[in-house]
Amino acid sequence: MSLDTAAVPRPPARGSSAPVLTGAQAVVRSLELLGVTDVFGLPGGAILPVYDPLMDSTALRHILVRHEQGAGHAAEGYAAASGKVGVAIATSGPGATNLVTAIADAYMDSMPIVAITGQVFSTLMGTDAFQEADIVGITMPITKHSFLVKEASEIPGAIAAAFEIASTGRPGPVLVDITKDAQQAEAPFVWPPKIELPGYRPVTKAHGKQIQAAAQLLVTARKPVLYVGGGVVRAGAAAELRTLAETTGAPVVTTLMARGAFPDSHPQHLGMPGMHGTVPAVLALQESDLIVALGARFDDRVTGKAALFAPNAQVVHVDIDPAEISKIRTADVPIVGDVRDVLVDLDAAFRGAAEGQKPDIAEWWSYLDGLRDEFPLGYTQPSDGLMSPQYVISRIGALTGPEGVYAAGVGQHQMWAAQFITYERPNAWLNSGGAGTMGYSVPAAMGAKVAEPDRVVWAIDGDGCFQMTNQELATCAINNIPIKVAIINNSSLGMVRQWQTLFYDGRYSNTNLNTGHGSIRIPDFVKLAEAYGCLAIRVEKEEDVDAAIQTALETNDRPVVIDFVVSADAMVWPMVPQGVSNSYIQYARDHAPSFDQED
Ligand SMILES: Cc1cc2nc3c(=O)[nH]c(=O)nc-3n(C[C@H](O)[C@H](O)[C@H](O)COP(=O)(O)OP(=O)(O)OC[C@H]3O[C@@H](n4cnc5c(N)ncnc54)[C@H](O)[C@@H]3O)c2cc1C
Ligand SMILES: Cc1ncc(C[n+]2csc(CCOP(=O)(O)OP(=O)(O)O)c2C)c(N)n1
Repeated sequence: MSLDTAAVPRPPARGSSAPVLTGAQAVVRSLELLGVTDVFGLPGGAILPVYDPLMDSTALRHILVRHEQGAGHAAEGYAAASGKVGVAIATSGPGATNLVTAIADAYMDSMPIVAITGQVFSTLMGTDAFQEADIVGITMPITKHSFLVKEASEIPGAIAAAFEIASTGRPGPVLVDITKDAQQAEAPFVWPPKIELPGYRPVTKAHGKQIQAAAQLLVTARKPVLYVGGGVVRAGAAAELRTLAETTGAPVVTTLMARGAFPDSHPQHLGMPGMHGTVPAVLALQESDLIVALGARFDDRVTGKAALFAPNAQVVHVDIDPAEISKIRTADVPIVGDVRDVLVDLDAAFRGAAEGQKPDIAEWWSYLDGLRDEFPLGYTQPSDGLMSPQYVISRIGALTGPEGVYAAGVGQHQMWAAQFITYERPNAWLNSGGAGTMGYSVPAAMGAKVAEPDRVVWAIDGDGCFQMTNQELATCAINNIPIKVAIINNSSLGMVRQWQTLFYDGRYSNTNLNTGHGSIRIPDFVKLAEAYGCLAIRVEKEEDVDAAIQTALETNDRPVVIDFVVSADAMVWPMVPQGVSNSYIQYARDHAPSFDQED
């Protein structure tokens, strides 16, 4: 999206009664006025002016990270767990570029974060000045919008606008890059009374005719499915979703980004669709005659080969971002709007159209229930005598319960955490879905714990992912952020290894990490965690799993790290191999459900 920066509200000229602040003070004051209480960052030359007044703020808690990527993911975790805007601060050049991965991650997963970066003096811009990087240019394709601010007077307006853009419409990351001279200069501080952004008008209220058309389809469909995506979580629409689901009686599937948007325990819930979805969820979408997509974006991990996806289905697609509608799959009924409002309107329209009748979908349910019975989620015990990772993860979920927050890394452990923990509420499941960013888990859990200090927050991480961002354990230990980390240590880059098992004849090129099995154990995660001031436990036998989790749950004076040494041979099932029809879902090794396969 492009916005005219000139549209940012400007303060009146000097001579007004507004207090005169430096640009740096204006940054801090703006954040305070926006109600921000926590920011994650790391200083350097180009942002130093901001760090000075930050020290005096009693409203803002600055958490000093060890790497700016950690600040970015912490801001994401903060946003995902609380629904508020997360804030990350970095200096120019490498500080700003270290934020890029997290910004890209937030963009892919529609996370509302604001990144504030220092820029070199405006007079030096374009001269390859020390620590100069064109961060606005670099992040242009991965932000909702990027501001370059060169005047102190523009700072309050830019920051207010950044928060507005990040948190409204389709949420996403916004960057505010501020030159050092703008931070140092003085200007009257004028807070914009209203944010007016020409060209930025998210449509929240959907068209009534489209709602009626969708309701009619829901009344007549015999094989409907509610395909629920991360937009329902972002919209805070879990209650409205439940109402529509129960009114219509339709089956519900929740994408990886929507786990918890609909309770796992609800009888209408079929689980997660997609590459590693449940058989009933995958086949419900594939064989449906009506898909009602609610804040979901037909990702290729869900559709499989898009041309062969759900060949007999009509599609109602609800999304706040018009660019998503008919991007992958043509919508028969496109609905642009906030899914929360749409759900309310659709429920009312459906009640009117159905005239007190429930749609006749008994045959559909009987088929789906049969799939549920025949293909429950499960796993086989590894034959090498090592622990099963699925067992470990299911015990973490069972002993912690649905009020906990679970932030996963990326890989096999992420899929098992999505499959084997029961999610009953939105904002309990945090992960990197769109970008699949290894290293997300520990800093995201840190951000979540800062946002929700009274909740138990787990980072469920792989031994590969953990080695990318574990330095934030120091941040947690020093700042009294007692997260719990479960390293699902299969001593390998497990998800890549799984693909090598299946598609490269078991030729394990560069996937052995040597972190857990055999004589080499580098690093020793227990020693590493202890060095970071954490309580550290190693578990190698299933009979010790519960006690270690209980110890973690009872320890709140420091972070806890548990090194669960698990089998490397465990596989994520079911699986739809990449690029084929969802009809080719494999339930387990050499076990595909029997149904008519198209090519
Ligand atoms: C190793 C790995 C394996 C994966 N396997 C799977 C898998 O098996 N199954 C699976 O589902 N995913 C899987 N994924 C995740 C996948 O890559 C996508 O990230 C995910 O499917 C996208 O989820 P979504 O469709 O819910 O969209 P999201 O990315 O959550 O997007 C949300 C949508 O909602 C819209 N929206 C936001 N706010 C609102 C609002 N207020 N009102 C209306 N609309 C709104 C947005 O515009 C956007 O289109 C995997 C990822 C990894 C890393
Ligand atoms: C930054 C980054 N680099 C590489 C990848 C590709 N990749 C996806 S999963 C994975 C393995 C993750 O290993 P680990 O953290 O040990 O988790 P496991 O799969 O073993 O559970 C890799 C390398 C990625 N997603 N992100």
